[in-house]
Amino acid sequence: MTISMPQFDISTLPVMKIHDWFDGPYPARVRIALAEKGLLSRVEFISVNLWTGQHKTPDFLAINYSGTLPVLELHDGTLIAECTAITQYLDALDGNPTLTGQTPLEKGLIHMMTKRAEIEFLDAVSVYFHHATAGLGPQVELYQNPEWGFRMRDKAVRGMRYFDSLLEHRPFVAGDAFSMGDIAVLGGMIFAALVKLPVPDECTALQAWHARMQERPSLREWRAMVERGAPQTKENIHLPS
Ligand code: GTS
Repeated sequence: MTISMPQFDISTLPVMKIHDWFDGPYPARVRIALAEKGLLSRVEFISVNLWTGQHKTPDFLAINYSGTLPVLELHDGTLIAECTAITQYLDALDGNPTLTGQTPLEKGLIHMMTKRAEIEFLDAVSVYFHHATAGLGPQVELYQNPEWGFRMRDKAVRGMRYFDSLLEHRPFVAGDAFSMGDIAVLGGMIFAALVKLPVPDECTALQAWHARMQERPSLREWRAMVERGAPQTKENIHLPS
């Protein structure tokens, strides 16, 4: 039996706002999800400058208690933070969740792999960046613990080896189809590249998967957005020397 879904008319969707930073790895996850879902035209991006600590100001903390990007703002003012939550919302809009799974089994596996990608890889790279490198600079990084940062760097490399072992036996992170799990591992790869943390040479399955992912239109659209940059705020960026 096939269930016919009502045609989703994207033009009726009120414009959403995404508070983010154009080349951030976590923001990339939502931008890739938007591209996968064909929703980029319904979004206005609002730049929050991480390098000046704009995400830690009272104004932004009122938008997201956690002081992190990205945040989705709906037309009625509802705010949704956390990449997984935002992706879940976007994926469900058209009644055809391709990124977060349709069956209970798909949903469970995708949720597990996404969480694992965060804990074992992406979040670990992030801790390494904030604790064992200059991070966002002395004005933003008020507490640093390099030993913890280096431990997390090593954890991230172990995470890469783990995902490599999975991808030896399956085409995508959570199974047979591209999902939010792949996007989370891509976030880890994007952050690892920014902090120059190389993928071990022997992780050939992870590297092959990564190369295949670059061919997806969503990844091309994300790269184009990064190249365009954040012109409205670019003059404010104070990159660490
Ligand atoms: N669990 C959050 C999520 O999934 O959305 C983490 C978000 C996160 O850490 N975002 C980064 C951030 O705000 C953005 S980026 O580094 O990827 O650009 N970092 C700033 C900080 O000070 O931690």
